Amino acid sequence: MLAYLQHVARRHDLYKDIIFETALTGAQWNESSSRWTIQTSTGTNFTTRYLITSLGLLSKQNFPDIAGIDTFQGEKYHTGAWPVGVDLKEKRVGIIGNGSTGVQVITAIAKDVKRLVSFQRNPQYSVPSGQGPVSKEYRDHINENYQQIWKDVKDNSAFGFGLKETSRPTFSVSPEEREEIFEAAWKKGGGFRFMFETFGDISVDEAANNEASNFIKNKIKQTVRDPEKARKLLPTQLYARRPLCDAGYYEQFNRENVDVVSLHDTPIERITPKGVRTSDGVEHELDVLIFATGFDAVDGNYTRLAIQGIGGKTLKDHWTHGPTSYLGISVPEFPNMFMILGPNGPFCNIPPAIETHVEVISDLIAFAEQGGQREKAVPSASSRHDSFVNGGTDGASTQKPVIKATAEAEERWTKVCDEVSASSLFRRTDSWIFGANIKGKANVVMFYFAGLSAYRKELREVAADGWKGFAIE
Ligand code: NA7
Repeated sequence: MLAYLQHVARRHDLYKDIIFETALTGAQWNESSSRWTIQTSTGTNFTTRYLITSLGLLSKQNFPDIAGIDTFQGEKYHTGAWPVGVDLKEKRVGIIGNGSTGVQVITAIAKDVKRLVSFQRNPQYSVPSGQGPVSKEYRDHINENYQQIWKDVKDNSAFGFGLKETSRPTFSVSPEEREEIFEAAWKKGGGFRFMFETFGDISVDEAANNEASNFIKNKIKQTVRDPEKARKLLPTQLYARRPLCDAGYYEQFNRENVDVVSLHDTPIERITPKGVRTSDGVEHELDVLIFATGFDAVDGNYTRLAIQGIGGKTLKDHWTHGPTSYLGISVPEFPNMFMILGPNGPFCNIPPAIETHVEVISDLIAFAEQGGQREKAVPSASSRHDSFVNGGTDGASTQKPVIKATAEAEERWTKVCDEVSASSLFRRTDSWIFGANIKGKANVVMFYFAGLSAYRKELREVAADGWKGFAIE
């Protein structure tokens, strides 16, 4: 993935527009000049007309609140900041967390380590990922249909993964046929595929959800030979979190060197200098402790920074009851600031969501820069890059345009997101998707659940209506 990103940056000549090793440390909206003043970790300040943030939806690492966490003497890693060159060979490794990251890490390292213990709070449902070499036929198919595939991803699907989501109800087919459909999806692989290409009601109807979860539970029982390990790995909740997939997760527990500790049976009492002590008095001695404990998702990277809008108000102040926005991109009282993947953006595959936000933010700025007339040409943003470094201005004397989402628009959008998510079983299952993984965090809607194409349709309607919900001066 890193090689791919580097390739894209080279191919599109992006390096000249990127300043590395520089963190945003604060930003303030200046009302008299209608500019953002931006501070960075290197001491370089910027003054800009627009502030576009892409601080990361899943980026601020979450460390669990476990006693003694700082006392561990071995190596300690969070999966969200994995250093290059970690060697786990022949080591005793403990891992806390078995979400999509934990499942992948366990699968990847089990064969190399001396001993692996998964400290597992809630067992999860995972299906095969179906990953493998890409055939020439598949590659040709992608290359020949590239434009259409992207069009379908963005404008004809809910989750934007290039799969064919179905509306077929679970109980519209016989039990035998249902089994066959699940089995075919299991063989093909893919978490979202299993949840959304088999039947259309798994995430909204509890009885349908049970059918899918029972199928997966049977697979777990068939795969894991040790009945005690299998018992611990069997999920007890609804199948209603981010659907996981793996390249042989459950199989790893058939290895002698791999074990699972159920934290429901024996909670962690504390982390000690030597390892992890559980409530049964066992001290699990470890050389390495891995935290696959996820992220303070969506707003976590925004609220830890002082991003100050009108009157010095921070986003944290604005979001005391949970993160909100208009369309996932704009917050009232934070003029000319636009978020890529802000709260209440679409719940879907992330790259097309990012592209959608880049497109809509660019269009909105272009519209405002042209004084509200769509036809005129837009100056290239990159042509101004050098002129605003170190407190200079972007050269333009005008204070306009100033683009603000209205408070009513934000309120309406939040209500829409809330209503759309109300019927989802995801809402009844604790996870980062509704902020439930972070102690003290408001448990509120943080995504637009009607899907990517419905979201893009909303955006088109907003634009066609003269960017309804935005005040542009
Ligand atoms: P997730 O999905 O938030 O998973 C975090 C895991 O860490 C999950 O198994 C949690 O258990 C576990 N966890 C968190 N805190 C604790 C404590 N205190 N004790 C024990 N276990 C704990 O993060 P991921 O990195 O796997 O994935 C995040 C997203 O990134 C993913 O959805 C993809 O979209 C990409 P729990 O289930 O809450 O009991």
